[in-house]
Amino acid sequence: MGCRGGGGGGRRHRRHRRRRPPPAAAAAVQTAEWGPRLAATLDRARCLGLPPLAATLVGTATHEAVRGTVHLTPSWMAPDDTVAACVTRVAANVTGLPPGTAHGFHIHTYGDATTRDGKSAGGHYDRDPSMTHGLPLAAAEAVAAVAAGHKPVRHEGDMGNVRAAADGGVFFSRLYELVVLEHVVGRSIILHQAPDDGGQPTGNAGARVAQGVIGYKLVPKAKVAPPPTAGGAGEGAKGGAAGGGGGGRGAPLKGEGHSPTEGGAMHEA
Ligand SMILES: [Cu+2]
Repeated sequence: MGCRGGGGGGRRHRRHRRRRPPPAAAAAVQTAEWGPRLAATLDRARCLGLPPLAATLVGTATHEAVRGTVHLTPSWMAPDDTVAACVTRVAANVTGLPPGTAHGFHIHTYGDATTRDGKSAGGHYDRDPSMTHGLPLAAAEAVAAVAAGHKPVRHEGDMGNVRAAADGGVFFSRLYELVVLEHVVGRSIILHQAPDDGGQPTGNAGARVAQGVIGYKLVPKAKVAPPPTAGGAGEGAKGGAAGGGGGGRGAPLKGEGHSPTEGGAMHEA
């Protein structure tokens, strides 16, 4: 009652409301519930906010017809509610290879394309120089490795093989759990003449047929996607929410927990 009336009374009223302490027990419960969820949301945002990278591949002296581009983009992998990880999608588009052939495909240590044979790029990239060579894991194994939090035994730059189609072109896309964008920028993509068979020390992939330095790429202005609407069945940008009783507000919040899923699996080439 003392708060009614003129402007001074109104200010006093607002002060009263601000000072009221939150119930301690309720705050503790809220923190326990929202802590892990908030951490996961921040991790996802940090992952998807990483700057994407790209490399332009140029044929080496013996394979001048080879040309290509490779894009490396962050991807949030959340196959289920118990595990999630920031991985990298590597997508390559290459032309000028012999039809139907497989080629070792790696990240090499140095972003140096000054020699025509590709050798100035050095060896396979890994933060641990004593790491042995290997081929990427199959999808299920890669997910299990991420879930278990252990690092598979292979170079971080060991990306396996790409295969040229009948026209000599490669259209390739795959997720890699060991490729970390911040670690590979400024290094090189190398395409080899022969397939990588996983043997030591570097997979017996032979000469280098194309090389390209990995750098930051120009990113077009972000398109802000509308929040997912679980009940919307994909139709009507505006109208969907008006339908069905009760679910309208809750649906986007529920969807938030699932939208990070990047298909779940590590796709094979
Ligand atoms: Cu290599």
